[in-house]
Amino acid sequence: MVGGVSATRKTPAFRLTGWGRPPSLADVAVPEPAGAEVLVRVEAAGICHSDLHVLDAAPGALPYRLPFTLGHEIAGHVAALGAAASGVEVGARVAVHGPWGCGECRRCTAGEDNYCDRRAGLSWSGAGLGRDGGMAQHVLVPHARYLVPIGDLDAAQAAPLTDAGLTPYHAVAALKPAEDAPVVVIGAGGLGHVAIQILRATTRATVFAVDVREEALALAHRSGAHRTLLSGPGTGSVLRRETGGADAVLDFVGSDPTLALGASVLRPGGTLVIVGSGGGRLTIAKPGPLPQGASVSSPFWGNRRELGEVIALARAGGIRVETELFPLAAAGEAFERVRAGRVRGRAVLLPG
Ligand code: FEH
Ligand code: ZN
Ligand code: ZN
Repeated sequence: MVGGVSATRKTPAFRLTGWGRPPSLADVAVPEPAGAEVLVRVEAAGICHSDLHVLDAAPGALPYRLPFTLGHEIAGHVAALGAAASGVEVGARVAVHGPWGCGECRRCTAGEDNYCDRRAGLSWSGAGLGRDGGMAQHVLVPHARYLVPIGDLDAAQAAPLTDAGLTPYHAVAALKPAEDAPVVVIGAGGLGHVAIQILRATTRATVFAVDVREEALALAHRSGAHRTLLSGPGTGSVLRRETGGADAVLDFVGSDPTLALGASVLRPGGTLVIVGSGGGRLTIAKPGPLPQGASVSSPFWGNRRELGEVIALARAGGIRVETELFPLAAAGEAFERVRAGRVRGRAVLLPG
């Protein structure tokens, strides 16, 4: 079998075909794996707010070549192997590590494609991000090293965990807060509510959650936040009083006001972690809005080892993503609901 596409079989995919043009369903030929490639039969694909950033990008803003199938949160089972594929069997249930890099640099060969050294020269960011992704019945994965076994974990959980779980897990893993250390989570939506669960499952921190939506704070409470605060003019002073200064702030919004709030409640030597892609700005200066000794980080996605740890944590019942399920055929409606903020937790497409 020579890699390429099958001559006959066509199955549905949700594809971006033009910048500024809404994505649409199309029947595409089922790809045939070649070399080290692995064909995965998709069981679930999550919708991420970054997908909206891709749809809204101006021509030339992203290096991606059109058209491609969307979807970078993918889980399913192995359907076929290229002649040189190894380390995985047909039928194995898997989650896909989505940030595909160059595949050759020291970061990529270590499973850290999220920090590929050659990222600036690539015309893709990963599955569904310039390369055909998982909002389809099939996805072609470049190498078995991008596949993480999920055992009997529900694919509609495993798929969103590859980003909505992995991204906060990677952010939290760098913190190592002491017992009872106050950690503030700003934004308790798709990623924030999972971050709260990860903090409770992997640290002894005291978790404060801030959001502008009552329903998000209810989700934060259900996820294990010790304290929830509806964001308003006095939030900073309340947080400073109740925390005595936060050891860390995880900002899952990343807007001007949330970055300013985060900087204002940090203790000296604390860490501000910018996860949300809100494009907000914060002046880094001495003197400036940050306390003495503060650190700022902007982590991106997570590595393959961490994805294995996230899946293991979910299989042990330590984390669970709030989801709303849609058939692939309703992908357009699902995207509209995500954009309107009318999905509780993560929207997940089921290709069926
Ligand atoms: C993916 C691609 C580009 C920017 C941000 C993202 C995130 O959704 C990954 O977690
Ligand atoms: Zn994403
Ligand atoms: Zn690389």
